[in-house]
Amino acid sequence: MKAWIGLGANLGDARAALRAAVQAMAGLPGTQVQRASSLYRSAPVDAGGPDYLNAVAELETGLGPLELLHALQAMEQAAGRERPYRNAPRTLDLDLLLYDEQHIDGPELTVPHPRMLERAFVLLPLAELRPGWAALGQLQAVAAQRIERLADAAQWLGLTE
Ligand code: A4P
Ligand code: MG
Repeated sequence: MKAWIGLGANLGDARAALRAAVQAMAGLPGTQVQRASSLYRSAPVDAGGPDYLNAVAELETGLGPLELLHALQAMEQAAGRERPYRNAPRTLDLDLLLYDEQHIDGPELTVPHPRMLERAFVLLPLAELRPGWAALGQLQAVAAQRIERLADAAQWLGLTE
C-alpha cells in the first residue's frame, strides 16, 4: 500500500529531525520511502513558537494503517527522548495523511488527516508528490498562509550538495 506522511518540527535541529525520521521510516519492516517532497519553512498554524520545517514523504508499505500510526508515534517518542531537557517541547510531529485510497474513521485514526485541507504546509509538499489530489480552489484557500520552499528533496536529505 502507498501512504503519505506529513513531517513537521519547530524546535532544535528541525532539519536533522526530519531527515532522521525519513531514515527511520525507511527502516520500518516491509517499508520503502519512495519519494520525499521539498523542505518548506512555514509560519505556525493554530500554534505558537518558531517557524516550522515541513515536508511530506511517500511510502510503500506492508504495514496496516494502525501499525503504521503506532510506528510513527514510536518515532515521535524516540525523538522526544533524545531531547536534552526534561519536558522539552516535542521536536517531531508525524501525521498519517493518506493511506492508499482508504477512508478511515476510528477512535485512534482518521484518514485522510482531518485538518490537512486547511494547511498549506501539508498541501504544497503533497502537491509535489500527488499533483491533483488537492483541487486548485483548495490550494487557493490556504494561499494566505506564509510558506517558503527551502530545498529540494535531494538537498535536504543530504543526497547532493
Ligand atoms: N490521530 C487521528 N488521526 C491521525 C492521523 N491521520 N495521523 C490521533 C496522526 N494522528 C492521528 O495526535 C493526537 C492524536 O491524533 C493521536 O493520538 C492519534 O491517535 P498527536 O500527533 O499526538 O498530537 P498533536 O500533533 O499535538 O495534535 P494534532 O491535533 O494532531 O496537531 P496537528 O494537527 O498534528 O498539528 N504549523 C505549521 N506551520 N507546521 C506544522 O507542522 N503542526 C501542528 C500540529 C500545528 N501547526 C503547525 C504544524
Ligand atoms: Mg500530529
